[in-house]
Amino acid sequence: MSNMQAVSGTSEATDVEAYDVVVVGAGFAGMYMLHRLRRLGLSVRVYEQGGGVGGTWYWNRYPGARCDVESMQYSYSFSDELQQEWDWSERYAPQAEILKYANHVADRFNLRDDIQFNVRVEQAVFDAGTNAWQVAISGGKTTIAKYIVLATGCLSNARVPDIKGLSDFKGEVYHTGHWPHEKIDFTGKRVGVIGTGSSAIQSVPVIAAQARHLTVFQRTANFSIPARNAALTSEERAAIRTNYPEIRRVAREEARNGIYTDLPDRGALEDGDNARRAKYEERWRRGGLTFMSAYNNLVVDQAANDTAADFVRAKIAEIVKDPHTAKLLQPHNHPIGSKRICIDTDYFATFNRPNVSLVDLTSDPIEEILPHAVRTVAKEYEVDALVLATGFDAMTGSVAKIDIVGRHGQTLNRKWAEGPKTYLGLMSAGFPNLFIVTGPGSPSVLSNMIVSIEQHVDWIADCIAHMRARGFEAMEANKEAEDKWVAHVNEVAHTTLYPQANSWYMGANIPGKPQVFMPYIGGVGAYRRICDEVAAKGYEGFAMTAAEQSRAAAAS
Ligand code: N01
Repeated sequence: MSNMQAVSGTSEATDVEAYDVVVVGAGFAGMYMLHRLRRLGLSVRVYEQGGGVGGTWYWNRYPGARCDVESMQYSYSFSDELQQEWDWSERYAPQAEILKYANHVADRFNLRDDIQFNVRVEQAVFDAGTNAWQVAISGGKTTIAKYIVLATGCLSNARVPDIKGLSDFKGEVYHTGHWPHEKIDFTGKRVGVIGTGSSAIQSVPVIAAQARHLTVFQRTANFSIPARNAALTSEERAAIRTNYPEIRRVAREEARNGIYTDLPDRGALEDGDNARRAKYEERWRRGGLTFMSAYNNLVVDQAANDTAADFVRAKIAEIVKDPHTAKLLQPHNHPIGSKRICIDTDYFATFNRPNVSLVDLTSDPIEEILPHAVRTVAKEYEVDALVLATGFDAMTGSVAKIDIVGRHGQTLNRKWAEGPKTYLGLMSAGFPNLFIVTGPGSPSVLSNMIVSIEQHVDWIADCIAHMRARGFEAMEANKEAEDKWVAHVNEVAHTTLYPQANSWYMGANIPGKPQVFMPYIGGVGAYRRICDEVAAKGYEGFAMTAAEQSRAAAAS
């Protein structure tokens, strides 16, 4: 298919670009999707809202931003040369280095030619007559594409809280998920951080080291495990590189969360108190997300979960000197791991600094923001700068910002009004030829994102190749298959402790958003096997139609 075609029918012929595939987003998903589709010989246009590649790592430039999965694992595996040659400097690379890696990949695989930056996709309308999508982008242009792939990221729609007076604040205001490109220096300033999720937990120690005073406004205390970040030695890098085939295999096929670690062989209550404490101590010393892999029942059995939660609460009490502050920092209202567990460098110890204070919003909520202060019910806290570490409209937020119109004029937003509905997280019935990478209904945010991204992108590329080889023009999830999958996702979630937390996994952080557990918790290995089986059975649960069939259906 050529990239430019003249569309007539209006008084003036309009030049409309046409591609086989439009990909929305040039983060890790969009970049790899482009790479795979190009290898199939397809014409592809990637639209990216930001001024560069990297997605989440392009936007999240807040102080202390790092990956919470070890970089040797949070990296592409599709090119052995790439994984053998790229040198990660630290166990958890800082944001700037991950962004450098994303840029390296874009250059190495010559991706930029097909990416258009600073462009927003505003609308996508399916035309049943041509089995193609009309994609309206910012600037008033329309592109036509046979397929559209939403690689829009799960945590890219920053949530600014609706707090009275926020727009009248006269100091600086930053959102962690939309941090300025220039260096922000808080030296000598009084800073307020609102929120205590991963972004705050990473940024608080760094801001505290600069600011004259830092006030942390906490609504929900969070569990956090030390990252134990350190420089990687060349021996450590070499050892991982040599073992990459096995590390990547285990991450893809065996580890539920796509992270290679020694997998647990028993439940927490099968060990006695001493053995269990020793196990937690060992995981705490090792640091990182794999703390939750100490036992195999921590997210399904409340009593087992309590043992891990008690251990972390005791650690907080040990680290934080002021007993009252320690108590406030100990989470009590959700099982450990039911909100994304945080990893940190000196977060709890930061509250021992004389220039840091904690405000408990559960007992003393914010009433309003004044021009130079945050006013709670009990007190006014003067601040020069406010950092909103208040999270994202996760998983569906960036998809919902695009007006997606499928068959019979149905919009995706209307269809998802009561919660996202997908088959395998990959497609939604009524929206043919529209794929979603790491969308709701897939393991996505519960996993090492790059493992899930590669699996989805490979599946989508293989699927498009299959369709083209057999002359199919349109593919669509069946409603029955989708309903069954949605029920399955829900059922599996409710066998765990996850739905007990008011988390962004549930949409609970966005007022009015339906509370549905969005990601698929069955594990990346099981999920991959299901997707592969569906493909092996001729894409069971999806309908594929040839050109003539779909035109006849559209006409009827
Ligand atoms: O956002 P969050 P995040 N008044 O939603 C609070 C990934 N990530 O940006 O819990 C007061 O977790 C809110 O309080 P509550 C990672 O997957 C990864 O920190 O709703 N407070 C909460 O404390 C992570 O899970 C890395 O009661 C308000 C906080 O703001 C995800 O991104 C690094 C409020 C938001 O926490 C999101 O993390 C960073 C209000 N009106 C993030 N509104 C890596 O390391 C919200 N809050 C890869």
